[in-house]
Amino acid sequence: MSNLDIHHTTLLGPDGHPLAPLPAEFANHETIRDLYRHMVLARTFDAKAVALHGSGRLGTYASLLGQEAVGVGIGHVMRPEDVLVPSFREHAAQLRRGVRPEELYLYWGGDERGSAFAGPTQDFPVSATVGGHAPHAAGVALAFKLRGEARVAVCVFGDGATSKGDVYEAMNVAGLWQLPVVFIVTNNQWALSTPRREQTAATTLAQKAVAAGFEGEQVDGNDVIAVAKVVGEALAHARSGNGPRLIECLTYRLADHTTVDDAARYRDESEVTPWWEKDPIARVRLYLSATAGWSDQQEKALLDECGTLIERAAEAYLATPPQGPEAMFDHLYGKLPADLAAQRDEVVAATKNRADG
Ligand SMILES: Cc1ncc(C[n+]2csc(CCOP(=O)(O)OP(=O)(O)O)c2C)c(N)n1
Ligand SMILES: [Mg+2]
Repeated sequence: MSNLDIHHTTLLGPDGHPLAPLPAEFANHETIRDLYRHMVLARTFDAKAVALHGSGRLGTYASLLGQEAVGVGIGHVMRPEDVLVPSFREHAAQLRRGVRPEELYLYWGGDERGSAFAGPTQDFPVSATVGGHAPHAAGVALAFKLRGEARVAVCVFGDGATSKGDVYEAMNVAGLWQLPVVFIVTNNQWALSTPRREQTAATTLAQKAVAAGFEGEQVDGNDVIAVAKVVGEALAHARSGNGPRLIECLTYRLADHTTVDDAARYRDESEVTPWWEKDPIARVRLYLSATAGWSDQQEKALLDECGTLIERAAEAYLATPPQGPEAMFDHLYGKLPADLAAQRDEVVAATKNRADG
């Protein structure tokens, strides 16, 4: 096989039928129910975030609708000691890793404490800079390698980010130094209003790894089992000292780019509809119904459980007293440089003056 023959994996078809025997670790219903639950939780979190924005109680928010399988698959196979270096649409992976939904609402509400989540403490905060976090992930992986730690950095970014120099630079050193990092491209077919076909002339995004000297492969990003399997293999490969991999997850952004975007202005609804037929959640529900007798009562109980959990998280977020505006200075440096310290003092004084009178 030449390097440019990119391998593609789908295990569970859109109709919920396995296309191949499921790997042993996914052949039990408990694991599949767990994956399903986390995808439903992520979608419930997402719908609430959009609603909170709509009622003016959350900042601009990037929806993950349709992309739940990517984040849940990644989170399922990462070990606690690995480090997630996420972009701004990876809430499902963050939730699956243990970041609390109220913490994520704080982040999207513009509160710095949302990036200082209680755990996993070494995971990175969201990178709003497209692709800017890829060199950080390579740096984390270099630290693991130098310390002889069997840990892996997992860097997730979009199709658009693969056109950025930062991403090429990170992949280059990762390949050269055989770093324990897995790059995951969430190819949701759009980079804001730029379609994939206008983004790059490369036949696949996975093949971008080849120039950096390591393997890239594609996976059905709407198939949580396939994502978990392929990412799990890449993690094992990197953890045992065999270097990086790139995985292109083929999926689709069913929502607007963010809550302040209107995708109808640049893409036709006829493109979106067929992707609903590939819904990552529906196919697992069909599979569970056919093979594990998943009932309407179980479905309703799960939706109720997730709904309650997310309502409580939203209440906790809304009940959190806001930070003072000086908080914007407090998470940038270990020791604030003198000029910024002076600006911080000014902000504190101005806020106090306004409060006094
Ligand atoms: C360096 C940089 N350039 C531009 C932007 C504005 N911007 C935000 S998201 C986005 C598109 C990103 O597309 P993609 O990487 O495919 O991720 P997706 O939004 O589809 O998840 C752009 C251009 C930014 N945040 N950072
Ligand atoms: Mg994209």
